[in-house]
Amino acid sequence: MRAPLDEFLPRPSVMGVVNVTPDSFSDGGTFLYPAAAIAEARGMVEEGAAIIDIGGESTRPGSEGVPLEEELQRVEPVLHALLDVPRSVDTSKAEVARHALEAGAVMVNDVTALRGDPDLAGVVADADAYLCLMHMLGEPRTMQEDPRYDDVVSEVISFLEERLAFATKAGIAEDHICLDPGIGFGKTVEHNLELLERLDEIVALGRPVLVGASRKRFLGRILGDPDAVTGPVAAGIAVAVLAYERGASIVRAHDVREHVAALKAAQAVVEAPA
Ligand code: HH2
Repeated sequence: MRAPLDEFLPRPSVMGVVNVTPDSFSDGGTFLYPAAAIAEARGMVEEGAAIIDIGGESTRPGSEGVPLEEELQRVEPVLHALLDVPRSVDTSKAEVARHALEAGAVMVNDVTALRGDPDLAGVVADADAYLCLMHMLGEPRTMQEDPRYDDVVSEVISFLEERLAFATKAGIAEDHICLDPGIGFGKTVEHNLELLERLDEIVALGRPVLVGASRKRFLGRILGDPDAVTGPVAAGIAVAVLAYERGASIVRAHDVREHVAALKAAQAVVEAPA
């Protein structure tokens, strides 16, 4: 039996992002070659990342999916070269997850929250793996075309509750699961800000919450560029610290050193005797 997720990744933990993709918005193409991705991952561990999230399919707004074989070819060399590193695989495909878990990955990060592949829940359950369930409205290709909610926070909460029930019914231990509001996945700038401002309502569901705001376009747009496709590191750190203060446990970030330092300082303040 694996330890509960909140013991394996105590609050706050930083999840380092390694995209082995040619088209990611944040680091597109940089780590397409396995050697670069592997070196990047090792550097992130040295900088204090608790886990490395390895992805072979971009989910940036407007992106198309990649075929199974290609996704496997991208992530497998990286997964196999990091056997001593705690690894998560960012995939919606059961086959990719199965290979990753066989290679010793401990977590599946599924941006479709088990809606993308009917076999994924069984693969996660059989491996007794950790799982991240993320909210997304629509699919990456179209998700930023006029997303609408009556109340974004309550709709995200209902969705996450429903997916959590689905996952546990499929045999995945509840204490292995974390929840993620899916910053930027079918959301306007205002939706992202409201989700962050009211993050405590998602934390109240009782599961660790993961937040991924790092380098996302809403940060650049807040700063005044209406066409930004990425955002500055400092703005992402501000969001990460505020998310932590509102109860987030895991921060998914590209700039690990800066996020670890900021969260350590934030934790010292939060835990200082009053
Ligand atoms: N964001 C991205 C990808 N995966 N997973 C979770 N759980 N939460 C997130 O916020 C999240 C995620 C998008 O960021 P990135 O991986 O940098 O880009 P791309 O999908 O273009 O590779």
